[in-house]
Amino acid sequence: MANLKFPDGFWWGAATSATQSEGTVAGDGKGDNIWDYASRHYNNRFFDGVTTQETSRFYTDHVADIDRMKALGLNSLRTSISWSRLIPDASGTVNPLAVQFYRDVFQRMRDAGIAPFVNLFHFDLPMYLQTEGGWENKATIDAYARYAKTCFELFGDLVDHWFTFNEPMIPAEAGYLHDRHYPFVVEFKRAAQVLHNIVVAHCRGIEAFRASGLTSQIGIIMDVIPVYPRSQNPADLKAAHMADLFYTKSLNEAILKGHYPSELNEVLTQYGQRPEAVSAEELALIAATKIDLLGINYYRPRRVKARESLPNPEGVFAPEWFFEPYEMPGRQMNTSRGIEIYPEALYDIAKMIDRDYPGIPWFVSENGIGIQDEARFIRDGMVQDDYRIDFLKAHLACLHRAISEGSHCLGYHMWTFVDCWSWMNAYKNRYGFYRLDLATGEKTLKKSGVWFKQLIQANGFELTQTE
Ligand code: BGP
Repeated sequence: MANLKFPDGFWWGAATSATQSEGTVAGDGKGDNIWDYASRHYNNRFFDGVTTQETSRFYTDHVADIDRMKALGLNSLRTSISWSRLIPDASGTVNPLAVQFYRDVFQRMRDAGIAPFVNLFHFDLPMYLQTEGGWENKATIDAYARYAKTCFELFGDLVDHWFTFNEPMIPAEAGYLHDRHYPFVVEFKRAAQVLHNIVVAHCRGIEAFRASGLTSQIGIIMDVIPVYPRSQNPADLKAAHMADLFYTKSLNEAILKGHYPSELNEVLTQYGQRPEAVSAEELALIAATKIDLLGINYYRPRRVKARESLPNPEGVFAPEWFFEPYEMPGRQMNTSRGIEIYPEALYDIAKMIDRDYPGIPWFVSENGIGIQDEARFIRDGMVQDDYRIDFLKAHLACLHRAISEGSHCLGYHMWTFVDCWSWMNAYKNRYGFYRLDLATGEKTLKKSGVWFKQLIQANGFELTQTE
């Protein structure tokens, strides 16, 4: 039996986002974002056709939800501001109801001892900007900088931890290369331009923050999918190197080291895939931008092997030209989501940060397990989600090992607090400490919520030899 204690003041909390939790009500003044639009107009792409309207009702239920957070003992929670709620149309006018709502949320959280961690952008671009070209249009960067400045002015007194973006790779990758998110484009060069413009927007957000005079902290939240090669064969190692270069280093190096990897520039030049609109001024801004805090979202590893066939040179250029997914025999799977469960990666991520970006304060900003049909685990009115407790224990044990070896990890936020709506999967996979009954709106604590509360109270947990 080992008693795993975490550092004093460790952030124990959960994460969610505006579009996934708030929902909308008539008269709230919210404008459409790409998810409101896509879940109506491409409804068949969303599990059971559930739209953003029907999310977990945080907009109307936030007082009770903050009581629920308090009941769990969370000392911090990350959510985001919905840009299209705050600034509903192209005129740029601020929606007073949104200001009232977010100020009330952040104040109530503070009063309950829950530090609001506030993110400015979680995949949800206002539709009026998307119709003008979205993140491909440099005007969106200017609009983002104005929006960020507005948020700092309106809510700066209530928020101690700000984030510019959640998973900045996703709008580029899922929206412009892999056909998962609106606008469903499949074109590498456009994806690369979107990614670059988002990196610049991040820098402009930090610039606006520094100019605001606020003394709180600002950072960014990135998803890291650690890459593991099938074998030590040089071709497999090269495949892993390329997967890491495209999907992790491209962004990490730009944000944390101030420049894109030169090897990536060379590969993109060779294949004629470099984004065209990249100015010397933007590159200088990237080089000059520093963050205070890094959030890491971790869900799964990426196992790869050398390709077994040549890519079609006339096909769509993609990072997958350089590697193939590897299905390792015996891997532990979350079959609901079709992804591998590999807690050890959290230790590897901590080591990667220590090695490649030493000194940066960081925390686990998302980690979690989405399970389909959780109602089948209800006994005596409670979801008996022992699998989630096992998941937590396994991941926290790896994180604890890294911390005890000196990693500067400040906290752990679970995805998520109440079951919430998800991009494309809607309410298929449930992640929350509280179960949401979609039909009645009822929210009930799961067994994992009880366990998490005890974990927070003890600032640690006991791990038996067999776990
Ligand atoms: C992360 C996102 C979250 C959340 C989570 C769960 O990448 O930041 O918004 O959705 O993944 O994934 P999914 O909703 O696809 O099951």
